[in-house]
Amino acid sequence: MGSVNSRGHKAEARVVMIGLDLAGKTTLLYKLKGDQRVETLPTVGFNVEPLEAPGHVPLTLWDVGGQSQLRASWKDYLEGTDVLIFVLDSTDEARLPEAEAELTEALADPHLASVPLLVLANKQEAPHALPLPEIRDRLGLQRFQGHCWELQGCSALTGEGLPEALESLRRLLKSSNHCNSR
Ligand code: G3D
Repeated sequence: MGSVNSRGHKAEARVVMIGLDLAGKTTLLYKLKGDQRVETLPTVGFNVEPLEAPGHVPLTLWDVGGQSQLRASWKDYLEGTDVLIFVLDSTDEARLPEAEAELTEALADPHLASVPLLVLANKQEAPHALPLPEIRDRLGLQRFQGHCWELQGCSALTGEGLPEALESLRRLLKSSNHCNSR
């Protein structure tokens, strides 16, 4: 998917964002768009947003929704994904196993073989947010040997960690074969 420019580089990148419902995906998209209104496509129930920053590869963010009835359709949108973002509610310890199962299932999809992964541990400003090392271990991120991955804490509410998340995203877009997973 996407296109290639005259220097042989991709001229745009396809970033697919998944995560359980209420993880904060819509809020995150809104914040990343600079507090612009995000339109939801009512027919399909997800958001598709272009995201441009001067001097950077334009990104198209596909927020494919997390309500259980929509999750089955994730796979229809995975083909051609350049980076997968998995948004996690860091305060929802009860649903961590469910989130871990969804992430594992998504990464098992052949369309995502070796696609870099950015895990956004959202709601980190909340007092009971789980710390990143615990999230890393409980999601079992070290299992995903075939993927470059990064784990970034953020708050879609305050905007904290979002510049770093965009930097992670750009690093992962550049990392095809070489990565330093952490
Ligand atoms: P979704 O698109 O993944 O389903 P939403 O999730 O973006 O709709 O967010 C779900 C709820 O989490 C919303 O609360 C939203 O305000 C809240 N939320 C999103 N990001 C953050 C964050 O970083 N910190 C905190 N504390 N809350 C966040 P409501 O009450 O509006 O349903």
